[in-house]
Amino acid sequence: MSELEDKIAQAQEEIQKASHIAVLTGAGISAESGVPTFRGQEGLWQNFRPEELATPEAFWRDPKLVWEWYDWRRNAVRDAKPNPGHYALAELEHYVQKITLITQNIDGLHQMAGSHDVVEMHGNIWQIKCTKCGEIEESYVVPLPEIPPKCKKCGELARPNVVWFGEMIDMSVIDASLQAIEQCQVMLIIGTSGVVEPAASMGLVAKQTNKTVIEINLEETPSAGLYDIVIREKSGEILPLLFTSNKTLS
Ligand code: BJW
Ligand code: ZN
Repeated sequence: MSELEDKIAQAQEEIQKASHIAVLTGAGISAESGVPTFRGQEGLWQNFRPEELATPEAFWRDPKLVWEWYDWRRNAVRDAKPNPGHYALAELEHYVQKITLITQNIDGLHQMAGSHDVVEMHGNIWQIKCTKCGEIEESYVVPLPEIPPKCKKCGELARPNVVWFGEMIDMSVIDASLQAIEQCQVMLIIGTSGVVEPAASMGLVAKQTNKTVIEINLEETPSAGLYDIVIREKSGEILPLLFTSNKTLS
């Protein structure tokens, strides 16, 4: 058995034993759907780093520039379809009593693949939120007719309904994530560089509470040394292999 086959067999065994699995995904799971990641060679946008654009300061300094970035990303996401990795996670719901899918992605591809219990940590790219009255509009129009867009209700400047650096993540999202990590037996961490908090620490929380952590990522990540099974392959190729269990809900 090759080293990879061995890891896959170990991961299958852990997954088959579990009744609750917590899954944390990042931009890497959508890479095979053609959605650009943030970091790494493919992740750059016109020489800006996410830390320079995904902040409230950047937005207030230059709302047009930040909206152009989001308009470009909305365009990239609009034509994207879920890939075998997204579908495998959705399918897993049929074999495991409870799956909690925590995603940092704002592309909606997990829901499109059929996953139900999805916790969106960083918001949703199709929602536009008024900076004054807080009204949220769902808009799938690409490109946006007006950049930056204005609130339909009060006419003030609107922003993407996403979480930027320095902004608080909704407490209900943190609670749901920590509760899932506390209750699960296995945590899967897929396609995230593991540098953005608080998501980056969730695998550590799982380890502190003796959960089995399985990571799937093409590249090395900061906390990989602490995890139980680490698979350095594409998630769209590995996830369908992990969930070929015949186990059904009892
Ligand atoms: C594949 C693959 C394939 C590719 N298969 N794999 C504690 C310590 C230090 C700092 C902080 C801290 N707590 C909070 C902070 C500040 C900050 C932070 O973390 N900074 C760090 C950079 C140091 N965090 C925050 O501000 C957060 N708020 C918060 O904690 O509030 C409380 C607080 C505030 C201030 C101080 C203290 C406490 C909010 C973070 C919001 C992040 N927002 C963004 C933008 C969202 C909207 C949008 O999408 O535009 O979220 S930034 C960006 O990074 C986006 C992503 O969700 C996030 C993570 O990126 P991800 O998903 O990991 O993608 P990549 O591109 O980095 O990695 C892709 C990976 O996939 C790679 O590893 C590839 O190898 C892999 N891959 N193809 C498998 N086929
Ligand atoms: Zn408004």
